[in-house]
Amino acid sequence: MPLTESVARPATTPAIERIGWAMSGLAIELPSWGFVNTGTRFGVFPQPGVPRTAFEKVDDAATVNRYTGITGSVALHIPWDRVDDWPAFAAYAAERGLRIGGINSNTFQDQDYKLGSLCHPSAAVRAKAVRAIIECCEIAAATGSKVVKVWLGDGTNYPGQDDMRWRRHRLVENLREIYPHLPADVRMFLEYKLYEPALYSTDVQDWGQAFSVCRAVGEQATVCVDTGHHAMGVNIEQIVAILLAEGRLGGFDLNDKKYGDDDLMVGSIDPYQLFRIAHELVNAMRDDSDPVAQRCASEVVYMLDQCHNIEPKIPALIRSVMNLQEAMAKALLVDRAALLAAQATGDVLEANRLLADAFATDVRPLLAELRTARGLPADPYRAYLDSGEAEARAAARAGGTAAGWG
Ligand code: PSV
Ligand code: MN
Repeated sequence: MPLTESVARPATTPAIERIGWAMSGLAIELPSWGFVNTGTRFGVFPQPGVPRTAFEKVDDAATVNRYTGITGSVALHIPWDRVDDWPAFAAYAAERGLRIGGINSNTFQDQDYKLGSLCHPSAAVRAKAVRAIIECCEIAAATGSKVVKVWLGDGTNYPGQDDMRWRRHRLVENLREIYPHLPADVRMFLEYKLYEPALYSTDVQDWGQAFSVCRAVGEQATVCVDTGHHAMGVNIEQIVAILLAEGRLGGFDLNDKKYGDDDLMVGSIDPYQLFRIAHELVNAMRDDSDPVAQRCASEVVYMLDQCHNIEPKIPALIRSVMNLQEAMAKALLVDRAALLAAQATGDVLEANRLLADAFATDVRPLLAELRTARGLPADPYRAYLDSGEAEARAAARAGGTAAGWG
């Protein structure tokens, strides 16, 4: 069944059928770096059983997929996940039921990048960063990945440190140089973040900058919305709506935040915000009168971008998958026909009630039923905890050096 049909069921259809897409259409991508030891600048608390190699990160992603059934791709971070033989690595993942997802470039850790990468004042450093991202395009070609994701740590720490206008010119010019190296079926995602590591100005600081740069670079360049990369109180769902209207929403780096770029589990702090974002996506998928947004919404990549500093990593990712599924299922329950009618007649309270009621619906029993019908555990989180796999993995991975951000 085409995606648009499967999300466009009328409100009279049984709820279990209306939310079916959250189980059979939704695909969530796992981050290889979500399985490794991370921390804050104040310290790292290593955990037992953490992967030591890129292959073991794939093993862990495959484990999450066995329990959830909807996480069939794993995103890589280069150079953290660099291996010698990319086709063999992709084959290793495929044997475990996984595709290689987005190839995330990393031009923020080398000493050379202290003053930036694509926006650096030195042409030599900019050229090095361009080469690093072109390598990601090559890795995408070699692994069958469909996305090269660019997030830059570029920016300045003090007023006057560099010329902000020229930094923007350098950014556009260098991305244009990289762009022709994208394979024909691979998209470039440009991810923004308001601050950090730069503390005064950030070169790709918000969706407007990312969007206008993408337009200057080419059709295959789209914006990545990391839900943790906004100032307090920003209306993220409206950003999503605008990018959908323009056909330039590439994907998400999903996580939740209370204060900064906290990288907490999806929906763990503000599940209503997650629902409101889900509503914009489902609403666009259902909107036959806006083909640009409809197509864009159907191609969105839902990646998790989390760090698990104190909590066990595999169950945390499973919880995020379940939280996103619940938000999507609730969005699928919104009675769109009634909502359009309320909006058209200016019935403010009824329009809001329709959303609020969908959000208040407990979809967990329905999702459990759908999972069982697909031969998956009704509660993947509990099933994983009860499986004994975590203990077995910790015993099997004793020794060696656990992976981190390096
Ligand atoms: C930057 O904070 C970011 O969100 C980018 O997506 C990086 O690739 C990722 O975090 C690293 O965890
Ligand atoms: Mn991110």
